[in-house]
Amino acid sequence: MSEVPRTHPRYASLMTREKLVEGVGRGITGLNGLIAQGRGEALDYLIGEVTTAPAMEAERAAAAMLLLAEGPVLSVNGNAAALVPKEMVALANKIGAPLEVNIFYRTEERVKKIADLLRGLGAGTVYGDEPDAQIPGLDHARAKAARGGIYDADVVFVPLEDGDRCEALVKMGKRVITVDLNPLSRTARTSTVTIVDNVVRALPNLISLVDEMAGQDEAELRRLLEGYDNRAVLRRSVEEMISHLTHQFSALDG
Ligand code: PTJ
Repeated sequence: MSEVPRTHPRYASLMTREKLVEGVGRGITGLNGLIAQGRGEALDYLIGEVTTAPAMEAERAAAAMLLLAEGPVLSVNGNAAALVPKEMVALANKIGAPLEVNIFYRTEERVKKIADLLRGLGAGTVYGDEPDAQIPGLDHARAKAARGGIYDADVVFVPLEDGDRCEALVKMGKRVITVDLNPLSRTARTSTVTIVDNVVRALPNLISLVDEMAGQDEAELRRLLEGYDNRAVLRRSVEEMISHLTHQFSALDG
């Protein structure tokens, strides 16, 4: 990694970039992952680079959904593998869920590297390198999935997912939780729970929430989910962006 001085005002953001560049160097992250991160950074700037109230509400709903799920699976792509590999493994282990490497720009070599990385970090079951099923409605490479993993899951946690695949998973009857800084993307609008937050903040938040909520009874978790409205949360996320921009805009006069 290149030297980033800790005193730099954008230290956290620069370190995130470094992790992705390193991910590309290690053959874990695709080159397109850098472009996706750039788009993410711009959108993160619009929400003030903080977890907003609607994002926190979505994270709470996601934690409840994961705790109530019968067969949850956590999907890992090249960006998640570079930015939050330990957190993905920790969350999977906490809820007793398998992980599945599920990448958009698929090469078998990259799938294997990500699976090995997760196993090396203490993951239990990792699917993805020996797919034996197809998600209906997608072309061959993008349809690959594993029985026992995403193919059979009732709840799939899939940060930074592509819109087509998200739709295909929902069509299979799965509940989909995603993390996407774009509240207007097709993935954001299609998912059951959309967390409009940076994945580097969302994962630690989810781990704390799962710890905190694991003691709650099922009826309480179900009530929380019944009261959750993803469309309303997306609208509030857009409002957060407008309000932050308006505030920044007024500051130009000061
Ligand atoms: O490793 P692969 O081959 O599976 O590829 C992964 C990427 C992310 C490159 C691939 O899935 C892709 O192209 O994704 P998209 O369609 O660009 O969508 C990524 C979405 O995630 C966009 O809406 C971005 O704004 C958002 N995003 C990018 N970085 C972050 C993010 N959301 C949360 N946290 C981020 N750090």
